[in-house]
Amino acid sequence: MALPQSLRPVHLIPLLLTLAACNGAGGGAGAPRTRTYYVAADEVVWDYAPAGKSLISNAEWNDVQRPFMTAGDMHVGRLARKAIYREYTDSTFATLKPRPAEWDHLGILGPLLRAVVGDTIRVVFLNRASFPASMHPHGVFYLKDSEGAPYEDGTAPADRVDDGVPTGVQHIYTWPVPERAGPTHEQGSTAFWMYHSHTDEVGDVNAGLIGPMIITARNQARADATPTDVDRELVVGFLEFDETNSTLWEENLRTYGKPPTDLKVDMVFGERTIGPESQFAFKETLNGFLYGNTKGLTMRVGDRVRWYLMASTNFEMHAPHWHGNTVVAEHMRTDVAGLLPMGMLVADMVPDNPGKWLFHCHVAPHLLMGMEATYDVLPGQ
Ligand SMILES: [Cu+2]
Repeated sequence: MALPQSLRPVHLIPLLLTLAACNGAGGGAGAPRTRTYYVAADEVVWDYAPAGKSLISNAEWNDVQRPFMTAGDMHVGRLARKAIYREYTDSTFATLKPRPAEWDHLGILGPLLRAVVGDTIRVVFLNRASFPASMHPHGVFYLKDSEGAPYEDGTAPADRVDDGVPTGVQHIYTWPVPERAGPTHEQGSTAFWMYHSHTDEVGDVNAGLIGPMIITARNQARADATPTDVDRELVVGFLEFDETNSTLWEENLRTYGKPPTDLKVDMVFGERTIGPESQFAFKETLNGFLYGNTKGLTMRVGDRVRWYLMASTNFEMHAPHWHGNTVVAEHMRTDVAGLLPMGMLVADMVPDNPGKWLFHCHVAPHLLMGMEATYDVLPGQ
C-alpha cells in the first residue's frame, strides 16, 4: 500500500528523531536544557557519629564499637578531616545552596545531580581541597576534557586540565545525557549513576569525594527532572572509608589520630607508606555515619519509594538488608540486595508496614563496625 506523499519515510525521519530525543513524547520536562551545577571540593572536619552514641542500641559505645569511635594507634576516631563535594548558588562560590530537608540524609555525599535524557549537565567545579581533584562521572557522555581521570590517553594538554584540577582552580565539566545514560524500558523511569574524584581514585574517594546522579526518562520527568511515578527518593551510600588510604591520611593521623607506638613500617600501598594497619582505620558508613547516626530516611505507608544504593571504592562488597518491608530490585522481590565496589542499584518499595525499621549491611564485620541505620515509615496520608 502506497503511503500518502506527506507520510513517506523520508518525511517521517524528523518526526522519528524528535520522538527518539524525547524518549516518547509527553511528560512535563519540556525541551532539553542545560542544567548547571556549582560544585566545590571543600575540606571539613567530619563527625562519623554526631549523636555521640549508637542510635541503634541507644547506648554509649560497647567494647566492639569504642575503638572505631576513639583515636588510637594508627587510626582516627569519630573525627577526621574529609574532602567533600558541596553545592553553591553561583560561580562566586560564596553561598552554599541549602539542601532540602528531604535530602538531608545524603550526609557526606556530594550534591544530587539530576537531568533528563536529552539534557546536558554542566558542572562548574572549584577545587578548594588541599590536593588536586576532579569530577569523573559514570554513565553520561563526556569528551576528554570532561572525563576527570589522568592516564596516558594520547590527548593534548588542553584536554588534561580536568584530570587533576589544582587547588584554587575552576574547571567546567560538560556531560551530555544521551539515551544510553537513561533507564531502559524494563528499568523504570530513572537510572542511577555516581561521580567521584579520579585524580588519585583510591585516595580521593577515601577522602570523601563521591556523589550521586539520577537521570530520568524524558516522558516520565517533571520540569525539575524528578520522575512523575515516584513519591519519595532516597540515596544511601554504603561507603567504606579506609582512612589510611585517604589523601588526607597523614594530616589526619597527626591531628585526629595517634602515631603508632610500634614504629616499624610494614606495608607500602600504592605511593603511600603506611605503618601497622589498624582495622579501626576502616569506617563502614551509611552516607558517612555509623551506628544509626544516618538521619532522615523517612517515608509514608503507600508511598512509591525509590531507593538508590551505591558503594565506594576499596575491596568490599555489601549486602543491604531492609527490615519490615520488601523491595523490587533487578526484577526480583527481595529484602537483601548486593553491591560491588562502586556498584549502583535501584530498588523500589511500597511500604505497607509502618514503624521504625532497621536497614543495615549483612556483611557481618560491616554490621559490627557500624554499617546500620533505621528508616521510618509514617502512617499514610
Ligand atoms: Cu557492607
